Parts: sequence; structure tokens; C-alpha cells
Amino acid sequence: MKNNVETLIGNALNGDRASIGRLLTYIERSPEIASKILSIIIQEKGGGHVIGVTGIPGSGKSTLISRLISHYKNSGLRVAVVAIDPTSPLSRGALLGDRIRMQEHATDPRVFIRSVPTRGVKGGLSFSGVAMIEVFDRLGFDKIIVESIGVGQTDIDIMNLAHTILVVTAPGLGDEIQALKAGIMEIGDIYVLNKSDKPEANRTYAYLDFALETGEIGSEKIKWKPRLVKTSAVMGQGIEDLVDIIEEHLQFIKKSGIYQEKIRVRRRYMVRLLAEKLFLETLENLSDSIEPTGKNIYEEAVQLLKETLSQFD
Ligand SMILES: Nc1nc2c(ncn2[C@@H]2O[C@H](COP(=O)(O)OP(=O)(O)OP(=O)(O)O)[C@@H](O)[C@H]2O)c(=O)[nH]1
Ligand SMILES: [Mg+2]
Repeated sequence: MKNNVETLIGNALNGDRASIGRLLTYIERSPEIASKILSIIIQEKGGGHVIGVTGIPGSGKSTLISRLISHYKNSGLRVAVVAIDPTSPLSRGALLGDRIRMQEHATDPRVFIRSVPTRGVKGGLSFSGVAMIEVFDRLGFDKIIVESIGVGQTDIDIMNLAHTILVVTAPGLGDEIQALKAGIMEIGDIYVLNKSDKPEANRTYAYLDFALETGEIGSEKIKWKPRLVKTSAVMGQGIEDLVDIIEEHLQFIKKSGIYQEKIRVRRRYMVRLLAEKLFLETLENLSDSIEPTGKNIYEEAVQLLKETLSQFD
């Protein structure tokens, strides 16, 4: 197996798309093989810029990512996309009403798009997603974009692994913005008001601008002041501005050391997710054989913990 994996990695490093696809499938299907792959590929320093894109459902995240892909591709960069639980998969649906454009992305050697369904996966909810970021990093992708739907703690956890976090909103979604404030609205480095071609855009922009100024949204834990940018992904407007601010943020985190720290956090989190995944799988198998007496549930639980852990000796 080791040799197979090494050959596969070698071919993937040479840019063979089928081998990249197979590596990612191994990562999804087997924690053991995933661990082997990761031990071989993880480098001291990660080279890729991980960009997280989250936000209100239907705000145009996928359409915007498609624009970013085109931009980066035209600048000679390689782009990978990890779409966590996609509702409108980048690799399939007719984005921008333009299937041909997406198919171009899908077969372009500089672009690799992968969906990661995590619903229904037992334990280690997002291990595959995080591990895929490492793989793309090692394969030399310059921009690794992670799209996630922006709901719940897992989402926030995934987003926090990104170097640069984009929170996408759209005009006329005031209530949704309110509802999300406690969660994803706090984590953005860059807030994107997409669909700015819509008439209500100016009002929402003013609201978001005010909320950012007053610190109602965004967080200034680090010295980066969260930014607001207006785009229209369908019209292709504001994309240059967005790209410029993304680069500005990248320079900022590189200078301040946050870039490397994020990589350490990401890898630590990945190991934790793998541990969780292995533990839960083992626990599940063992707990079937247990016959609770009900006398001391706590002791029985501790016993189960010990037995589960002893399986890894
Ligand atoms: N008017 C307008 N519509 C847009 C814009 N960007 C995206 N849309 C439309 O909004 C809809 C949702 O776009 P998606 O890119 O799938 O949005 P998403 O945020 O990825 O959606 P989910 O992944 O389902 O949360 C599609 O019908 C797009 O064509 C925009 O800038 N202006
Ligand atoms: Mg989407």
C-alpha cells in the first residue's frame, strides 16, 4: 500500500488529475490511508493561501468563487476549491447560466474543484475537508478556496482555519444578517456585499458600513480592520477590488506571523478531528457489546472509554 500511495502522490505532484482525484477519495474513505498520505505530504511550511468563503445561503458565494477562479487563473495562479456540503455544487450546476465556463474550470489543469459532503459522516465531521486543504497545499495550489454554507459551529470552526475569511451577504437580507450576527458575522476579515446590482444595495451597504464602523459586526482581535466591499458576481463588478483587499490581507497576515500560526492551528485541528473520527468509530463498534446493568452508569461509561482507548495500543 505504501508504494501505491507514494506512486499516487508522485503522479499527483506531476499534475495528473486522475491521481489527485484518487488521493482525495482515499482521504475521504479511509482514515488509515489518509494518515499515510498526510505523513508523506505535510511540509514544514505551507505555501498556499487558504481563503474561506461563507455567508448567507444564496448570497452568491459559488458565483463569486467562480469569478475569483477566473481572475486567479488569468493571473497564472493555480486554484483549488473545497466545497463543504455544497447546495449548488460548483463542479456541476449551471453557474452564471454558463455551463461552458464552468466546464472550462473543471478541466483546466490549473483548477481543481472538489465537493466534500459531511452530512451523515460519523464523527470527525470535517476531517476530509481539512485534510484536503493540506493535500492541495502540497500540490502547489496558490489559492485554496473553501466554500461552506455558513450555518452552525462546525462551519465557524472550518472557517477559522482559513487564512482569510470572506463573509458574503446580499441586499435586502437584513433579518438574516441580524440572525447570523452572533455567528459568522463576527469572523470576517472581509465582508462582501454581493448582488450590488440590486436596487436595495445602497441601503444594505450603508447598514453594513455602519455596523462595521461601530464594531457591531466584525472583530478587531487582531490589528486588521475588517473591510467591506461591494460586488456583483453575475455582472463581474467589484472583483478587482475584492482581489486587491484579499492580497492586502495576505500581506498583513504574513508580516504579523498570523499566516504561519494559522497553519499550525489547522494541522493541530486536523489531528484532533482524526482522533475524534477514529475514537468514535471504535466506540461505536464496542458499545454494541456492552450490557449496561444500570447500577453505576458512570463506571460503565469509564469502562467503555478505557476499552475503546485500549484498541489503539
Ligand atoms: N442579481 C444577482 N444575482 C446573483 C449574483 N451572484 C449570484 N447571484 C444569483 O444568486 C443565486 C445564488 O447564487 P449561488 O452562487 O449559488 O449562491 P450561494 O451563496 O453559493 O448559494 P448556496 O451555496 O446555496 O448557499 C443564483 O441564482 C445566482 O445567479 C449577483 O451578483 N447579482
Ligand atoms: Mg454555493
